[in-house]
Amino acid sequence: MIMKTIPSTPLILKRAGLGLLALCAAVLTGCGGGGGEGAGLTVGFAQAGAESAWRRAETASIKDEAGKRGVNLRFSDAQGKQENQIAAVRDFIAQGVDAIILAPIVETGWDDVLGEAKDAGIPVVLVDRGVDVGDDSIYATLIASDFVAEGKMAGEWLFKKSGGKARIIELEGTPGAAPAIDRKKGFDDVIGQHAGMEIIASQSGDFNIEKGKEVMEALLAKHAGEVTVVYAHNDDMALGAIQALEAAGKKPGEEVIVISIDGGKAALTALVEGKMNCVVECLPLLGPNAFDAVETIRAGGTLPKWQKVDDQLFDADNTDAAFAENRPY
Ligand code: GZL
Repeated sequence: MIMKTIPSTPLILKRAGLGLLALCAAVLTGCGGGGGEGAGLTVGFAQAGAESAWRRAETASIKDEAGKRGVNLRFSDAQGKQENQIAAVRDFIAQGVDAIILAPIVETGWDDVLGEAKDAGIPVVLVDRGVDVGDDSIYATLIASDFVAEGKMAGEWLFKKSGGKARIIELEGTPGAAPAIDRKKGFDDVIGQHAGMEIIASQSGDFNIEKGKEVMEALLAKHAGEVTVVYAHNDDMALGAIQALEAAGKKPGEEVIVISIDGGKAALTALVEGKMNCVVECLPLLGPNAFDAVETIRAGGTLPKWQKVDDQLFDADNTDAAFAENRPY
């Protein structure tokens, strides 16, 4: 798969920051807002749901960017159900939108509806999660992190931190979702290389805080005496697990190492408070890149099949209260 790497946090956040500043200036001076290369375009955005802070930040980034570029955005929230998302894409096709942005809830089941978009001459830009389809010409590009690499970064950090001895509870994301599949693969492959590290339980918390707490409470009932690490596929489930650990009288971040992926303000604050130990970043601010892709395609340009968003890792060595406070999501 041809790949292009999208700059990591500083540039994207800087762009978002500058963009937000421009937006404020436009509102204050009563000008701008309707300009930009996307002016006059109608774009359908089929969002997966609102299950996490990360997801809500992604939605805000795409809506903000549409406003800045004068794009007429049609938004659909599938509430975590693929059938709703497929219906939304079909509606956008029927409306004859100029392009579709899709954050696919799960990897499979997209061949028919994306084939219909291609037949209708409507380009599809995938954001944040990939699809498993027979013919990858039915989407223009995927803008997403490398979830296998994220899981690997978490596993390698844990190996160094633990000296190769760990009893791990893994809280998995939504079954069938690309980040859940690949974050598990990346992490489990590292753990499997070390005899002293063992995943004692692995269960889905569906990327949300309440389910993450509920699943952790149930697993603690069985494993409280042996668990030394929680590896959560996203911040929200890690924060739920922290609540469960504290309710069980354990000290998260001290007695039990807590690792998460996303890198939002709440998780980095928990890191600074000593309740979290490692947070792998996964940037949700994909609005600028998504509309750049739409405009490139509309201008007859081509794009790599995967535009990989670079990620970094945060722990006590490189994160302080000011950094956590300034996180834009
Ligand atoms: C990652 C994204 C995941 C986040 C979760 O690109 O799909 O879904 O890690 C979100 O927080 O719910």
